[in-house]
Amino acid sequence: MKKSILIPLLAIVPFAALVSCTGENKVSGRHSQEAKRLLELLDTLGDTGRYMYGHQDDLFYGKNWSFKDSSDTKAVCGDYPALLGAEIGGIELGKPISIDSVPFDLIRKKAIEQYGRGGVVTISWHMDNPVTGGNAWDTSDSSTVHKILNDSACEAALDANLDIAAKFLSSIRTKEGTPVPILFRPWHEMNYDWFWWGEKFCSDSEYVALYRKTVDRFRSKGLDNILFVYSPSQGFEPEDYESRYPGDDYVDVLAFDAYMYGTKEEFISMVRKELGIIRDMAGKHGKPFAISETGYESIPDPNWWTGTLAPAIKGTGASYVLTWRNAWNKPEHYFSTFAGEKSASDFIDFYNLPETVFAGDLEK
Ligand code: BMA
Repeated sequence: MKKSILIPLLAIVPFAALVSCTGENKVSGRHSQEAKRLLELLDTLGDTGRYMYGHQDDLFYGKNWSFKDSSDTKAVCGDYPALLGAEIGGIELGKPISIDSVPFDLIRKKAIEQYGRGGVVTISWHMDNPVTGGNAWDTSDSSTVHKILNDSACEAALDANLDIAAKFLSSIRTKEGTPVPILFRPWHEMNYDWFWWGEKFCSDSEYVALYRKTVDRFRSKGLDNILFVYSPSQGFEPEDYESRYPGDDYVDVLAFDAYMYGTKEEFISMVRKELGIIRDMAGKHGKPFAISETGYESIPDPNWWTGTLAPAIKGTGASYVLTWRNAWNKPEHYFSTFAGEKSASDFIDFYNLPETVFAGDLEK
């Protein structure tokens, strides 16, 4: 833990007492108590100008290691990320490991551990194409979503996938049997054309129907520990962000994915512009908002953390930022620091900023 002020995960504070400074209580009656507390935590963070640092797959593997008890984040700053990202692509095939080779049993174990230390968990899903049998990037059948919505065999194939995931998400429980609250982020980056649910492959209303169907199916299975995150990719105007928005009854957190490809100035201005769009919408809809993925692959700038990422987020009201994964088996495919990496010292400065929140800043 680095700072004197702890952000309470609200276990000892009645959540009803915590209302955001907008005066609106944004809590929905359909969430478990733990999920409501997580929503309130996100609101509190946004309202106080602090944000959780997250890292995809941080507890499963890292730059030079895999599948043991370690963390690239902790190896550098001495604390775990406040937010652990995990990917469940492959679960729909009944396989024991994900598309990134992570055993689902390990994801469950580490997610429970993360919650036990006061941390938060978010899960993404690059689901295989249920119509073609190809992967999430298989766009060969441009009417996949239409078929899911209109052909009963295709719909059944999707439903079977959803049910497998629902069962897994429901199995992430503390030893007392409490389901761990999860920020679940289905059908992300839908405003481009690299996934079968992408912009070119379904109309706005078909996308919304797919998203709502997913939420409804999970709810019908009794899942109340899930907060749903809506997560387009960078490059949108307000009307683009809104055009595929599934609706306030279906989305709990507004977010977007933001990668750096050009200059520092371009990245900062893009992030601040997009966060401004989302903040306006989040204010109107009474939702917290966040950066659901970010990174600068291989981190070419040793001062990226305090020189680029922190100024991009500062003062925006975003509740968290998640850096993408440090693949152990793809040398250039890393988005966060690790021991000995050239931005590690700047990451420690980022960790020490008053606005960044790591696991030790969250009360159990
Ligand atoms: C992508 C890449 C892939 C990975 C996928 C799912 O962005 O990192 O290597 O398989 O996410 O995690």
